Amino acid sequence: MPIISPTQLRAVVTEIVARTPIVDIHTHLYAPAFGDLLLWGVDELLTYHYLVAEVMRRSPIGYDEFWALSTREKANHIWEHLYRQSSPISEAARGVLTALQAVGIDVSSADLEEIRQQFNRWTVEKYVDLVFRKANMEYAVMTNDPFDPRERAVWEQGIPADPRFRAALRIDPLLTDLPRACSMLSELGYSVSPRLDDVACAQVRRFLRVWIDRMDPLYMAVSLPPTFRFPTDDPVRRMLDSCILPVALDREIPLALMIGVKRQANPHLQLAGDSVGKAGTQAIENLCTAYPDNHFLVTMLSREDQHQLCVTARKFRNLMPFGCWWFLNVPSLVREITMERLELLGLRFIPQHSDARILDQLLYKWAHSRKVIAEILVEKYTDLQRTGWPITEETVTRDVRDLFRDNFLRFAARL
Ligand code: RAT
Ligand code: ZN
Repeated sequence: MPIISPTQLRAVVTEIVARTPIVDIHTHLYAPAFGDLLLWGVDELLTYHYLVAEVMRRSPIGYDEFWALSTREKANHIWEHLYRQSSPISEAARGVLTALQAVGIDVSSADLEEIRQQFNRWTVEKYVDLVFRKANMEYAVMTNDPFDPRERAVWEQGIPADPRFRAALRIDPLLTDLPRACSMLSELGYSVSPRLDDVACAQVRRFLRVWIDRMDPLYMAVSLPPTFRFPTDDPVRRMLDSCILPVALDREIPLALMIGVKRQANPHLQLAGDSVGKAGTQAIENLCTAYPDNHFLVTMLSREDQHQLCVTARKFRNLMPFGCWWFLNVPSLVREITMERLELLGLRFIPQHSDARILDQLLYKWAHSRKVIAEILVEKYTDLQRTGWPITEETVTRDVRDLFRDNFLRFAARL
């Protein structure tokens, strides 16, 4: 393979970053077989909870009045206040325009009705194909919650495998709301007392195994508050020690910990009402030490935790940092965090996930991240070239593939 010259470097790296397919390890998307659970189209894009939070800062509408509107009316309201009365510069607002442009929709008239009409030409199936092709995605990992009755019904009736969507078993109530988890488990035929005695732990393990067999998840996942600690004297420790981690080890699936979310800081905002808090990495360090054979995928929500997470990952090979999550998924912070990770961990981390809730968001979240990642790689390869180190198309292709796909698959024992 010929060595890339300094003058060609930017073009070659940008092209390789664009052409490498993505395995998106955390989304809230669903395969079309899940029916209405798969959200797509301009009204869903505009009513994304990130934009709901933003419109509430600009328009005088009351919370109740806003929530009483239909999706279409909410979209009209957001369009009026965030697009017509102001320039849509925030990451979430700009993202809608990137997504529309990617599927060939002309936004120059700024006319929402006209944009809506342009969606009439697609069926959901056609649109999924188009989005996956344009975003250059290999597959998206869903967030699959066996405690959600709508979703559970789909799994129980059986769905055809769809290679574009893979499962992740989401288990938040087991760790964040044990009394509720126990009552839901009892309704599902697993009698579990909140004391988590040996019988109860066996039932939780059985529940997890049943759902792992049903979903074939790439990992189990939980999102946790900044106050998460391990070990503790409460049943959370037993849930991890005696239920979740033994099953994860036995089935060779990682546990993803998403740490730092303060749920419902403003409940009036509903899904948009969650906030962030600093957590520190002591609990992760303790888990990685106590369970060296378990694999932990970790993302943290606060900017202040990012450096410590990198240092902790240097100490534990069973820890894989992933993604610039939620409020961190803005170009300035993706740049800072990805640079920090490259400098402290080399190429062994997972730089990004989309967290897309609406199919079309794959288009902007990945286009924006790809741009930042390509720029950073150009800077780093330029520094290497200056030492005389040879950079070839083959080495760049391998490195980008590691970042976008193989680091995850290797860590999840799927490669
Ligand atoms: O990013 C989001 O959309 C959040 O609302 C959450 O879903 C978060 O990513 C989570 O998975 O808990
Ligand atoms: Zn999420």
